[in-house]
Amino acid sequence: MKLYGFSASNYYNAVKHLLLAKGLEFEEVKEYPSQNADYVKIHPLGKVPALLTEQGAISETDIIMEYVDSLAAPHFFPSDPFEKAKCREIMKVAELYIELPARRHNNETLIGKPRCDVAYQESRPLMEKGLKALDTLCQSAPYLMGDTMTAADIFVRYALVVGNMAAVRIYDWKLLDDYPALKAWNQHMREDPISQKVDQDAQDAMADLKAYFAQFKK
Ligand SMILES: N[C@@H](CCC(=O)N[C@@H](CS)C(=O)NCC(=O)O)C(=O)O
Repeated sequence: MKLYGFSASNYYNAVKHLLLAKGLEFEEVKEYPSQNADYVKIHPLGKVPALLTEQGAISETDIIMEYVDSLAAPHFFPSDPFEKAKCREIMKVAELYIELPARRHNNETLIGKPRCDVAYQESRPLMEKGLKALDTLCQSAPYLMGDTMTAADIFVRYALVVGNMAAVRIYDWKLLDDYPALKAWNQHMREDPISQKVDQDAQDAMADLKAYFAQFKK
């Protein structure tokens, strides 16, 4: 399998973390989002990540994660239908109500473009709601769904990287300070050896990412 994307992308890193946790073989192919004709054949929107399998390509992180998880044990989506739905619910809440509103600030935080005032007004209240919902839904003891690590831990960890970046840089707000259980969970996840490898790869990729973003500053 080939995983297309770049190492500083939270979506890419969620899939990469899962592939590593499952011990599956895969090749990383560096790709920035684009409408290049060849890449759009792999990801119809030109976003990252995309997973190329022997049968064809798959896009959308949660869908890729479910596919990857179905390939072999150990499994990170619960087998019980209700528990699986709860796992997906946690992932969706983190994406829709924390990651996506935070992402509206990426032009400012990553490219250095002027602040979007509408995003400034709208994002934080939504992120606060999302965090409260996440805290309500999660046990964080020690993992979001209890004793064992699930796909929710992996996905949410990287979604919160984007959330925290916007919180700190735009609002001077430490995202998890009011949520000690989530804060302890986040620290626990950070210490995971796979998280450490993915984080190190992300750090190593920053210079290249900055050079890529420089073209959008003009
Ligand atoms: N819904 C997509 C979102 C992926 C996404 O937004 N990736 C970012 C990089 S972290 C991207 O490709 N952005 C470029 C764009 O939106 O055109 C998924 O779950 O994979």
